[in-house]
Amino acid sequence: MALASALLQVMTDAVRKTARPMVRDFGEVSNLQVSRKGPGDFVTAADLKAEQTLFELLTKARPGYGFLGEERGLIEGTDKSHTWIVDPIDGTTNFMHAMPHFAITVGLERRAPDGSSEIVAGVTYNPILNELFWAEKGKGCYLNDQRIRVSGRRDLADSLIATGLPFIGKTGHAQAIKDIHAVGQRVAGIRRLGSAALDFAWVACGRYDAYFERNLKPWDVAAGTLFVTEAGGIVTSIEDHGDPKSGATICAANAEVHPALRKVLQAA
Ligand code: LIP
Repeated sequence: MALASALLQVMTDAVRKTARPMVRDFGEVSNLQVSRKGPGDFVTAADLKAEQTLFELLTKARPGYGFLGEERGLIEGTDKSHTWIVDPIDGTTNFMHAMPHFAITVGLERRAPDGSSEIVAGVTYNPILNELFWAEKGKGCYLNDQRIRVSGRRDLADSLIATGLPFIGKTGHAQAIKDIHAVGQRVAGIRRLGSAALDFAWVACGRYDAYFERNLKPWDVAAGTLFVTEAGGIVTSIEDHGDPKSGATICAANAEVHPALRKVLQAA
């Protein structure tokens, strides 16, 4: 039985309290699919309401911490060594289309005096499946109350790979086609389910053997980078340099698949 620390209790309480009205809103979005205007404004309101709730709960629990949210940007705290990194609905387009594959995701970044930083705790919650992924640096990764680990597959040819693809208004379409062309010839399957936070979590529990994507944001990746490493996997940028916490490029996998996938992507 996993025993969460006081810090993880704060994070999971905040996420669960945020999720309750979100599940009701999700039900309403399903009804709005038939309206000509669609649920766009309604989803934006749900997104903003969720981030406001997380902001209030997390800053009440840890008053001095900074807050970086997808909707409100960066709010500096008095404690310059800690920042919450939050995406209130990761998989917004899925939520908008009443697809039950989205998550509330919260990471906690700790910054050292030399300016280096690391994610020290993370929570990602899919309220529709009631799957709460959580991890704290050095203490393992969990799905609800079960410890999880990355898959044991060794060969790219046997692997199921997740990715994300750009859409209207995004950049990187040509590179995405090159990536899919190069990876698709070498793996057992590719999936694009629309939530980076859940893609990382599914690598951490072994449902996926690897995940790659380009042009993400820090809030898409904060918790997930910790999940995969705490579950025994590797997370890097696709290039030989760069910080995966930026979200610029991501290559996350178990230790056997990671080098082979990264090599294919670097050549794509
Ligand atoms: C989404 C990511 C997804 C990516 C989308 C989008 P959002 O986050 O989770 O992996 O492919 O472009 O960035 O915008 O739904 O929070």
